[in-house]
Amino acid sequence: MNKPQLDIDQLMSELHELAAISECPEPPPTVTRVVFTETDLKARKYLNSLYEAAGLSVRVDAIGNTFARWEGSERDAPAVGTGSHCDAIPHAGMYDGTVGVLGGLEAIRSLQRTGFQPRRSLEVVMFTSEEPTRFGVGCSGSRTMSGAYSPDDLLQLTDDSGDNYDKVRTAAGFKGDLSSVKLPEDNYSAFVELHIEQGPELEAKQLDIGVVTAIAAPATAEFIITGEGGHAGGVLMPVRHDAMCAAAEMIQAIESLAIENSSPDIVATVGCVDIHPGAINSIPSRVTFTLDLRDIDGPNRDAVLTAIESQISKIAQHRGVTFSSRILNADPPATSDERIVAAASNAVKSLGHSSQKMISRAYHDSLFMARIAPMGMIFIPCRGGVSHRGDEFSTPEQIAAGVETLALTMAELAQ
Ligand code: HGY
Ligand code: MN
Ligand code: MN
Ligand code: MN
Repeated sequence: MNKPQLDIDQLMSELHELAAISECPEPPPTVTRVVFTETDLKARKYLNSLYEAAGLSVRVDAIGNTFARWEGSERDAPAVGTGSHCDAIPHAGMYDGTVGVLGGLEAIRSLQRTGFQPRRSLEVVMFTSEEPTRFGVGCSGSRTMSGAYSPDDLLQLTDDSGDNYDKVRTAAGFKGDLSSVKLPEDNYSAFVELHIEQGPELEAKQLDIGVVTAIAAPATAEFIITGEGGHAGGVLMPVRHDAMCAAAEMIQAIESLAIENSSPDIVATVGCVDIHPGAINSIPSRVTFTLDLRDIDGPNRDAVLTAIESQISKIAQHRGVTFSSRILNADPPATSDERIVAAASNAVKSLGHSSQKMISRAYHDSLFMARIAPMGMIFIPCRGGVSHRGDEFSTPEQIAAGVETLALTMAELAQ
């Protein structure tokens, strides 16, 4: 197999061009690109123009998952898939997801340039809505593709304006029966995603590549704490039932339960807090906060979630407030396929890159693709492990190493 012929300058200019399609006030490389917004649609249009320029056939499904395909000699054989996402949380970086979509496209182009002719077709997927920003749950596209979500599950999702998924996707121009999104089990013979690590390990160990062996299990929940509220001057401290102080104690308890837990991989984050009525001189009567809880060990994550709920109940009782909770998702971890781990390790070796096997602490669409295809992931370092921030950064050399590793991995799997 010849060395893939990368055009890293072309790829970097495409990444920067995509980064400029953003709705946040800050200039690139800070990016905000929320699913089904005008900005998202502009980005999709740009990407589709690149797929077409590469001679790939493009299919868009009923919720915007986009498939760009390089036909193999055996057109009907299950394809080798790659891909990631291009939606970005508010004030994010320009590499999260996009390295896997544009890098996947460049991996295909780098093989085309060598004259390689795959037996199996190669397909780069752009998943709709990997980020939870708009609908509160991540990976709605790959969840539905893999059957983790039924069309009804999708219809339960609403955005901040109360519009449900179907209304929003239709307004964005995506049509078709939601049940057509589910892919058959043998749609792909392998699915490999290239992504920045979103953690500090590879950089700290000065390694070029991470070969992912498993993806941590993510869970998200929402808690609503209801107190009595009242006048900030008129209600004395001993008789208060302050929803904000109760929530603050609960959030502290969440942090302590995660820190004290025996698993080094358990992570807990309260990323969103909403205070009602949110007036400087009014005691909060209702506080809504979210919990993002992950561990590579699914049962341990569930045990910590139970401990959190019981601690919240104790604090509510002691403070004379009430609470309700809603689990938004509690997904199992996913394990990478041995054959893909071996193919990626072969690629790394033949390219002379340094690497390690590792777990993914971030979730990815691959977490769900693992339900309908043998899955693998390839990581590249990102500066300081930083992600979901405007200063997220990987060098062209790091990106090139990831793309050529992906190209050789796919070439081996496509034989
Ligand atoms: O949150 C995550 O792990 C992913 O980057 N959306
Ligand atoms: Mn992300
Ligand atoms: Mn991502
Ligand atoms: Mn992800």
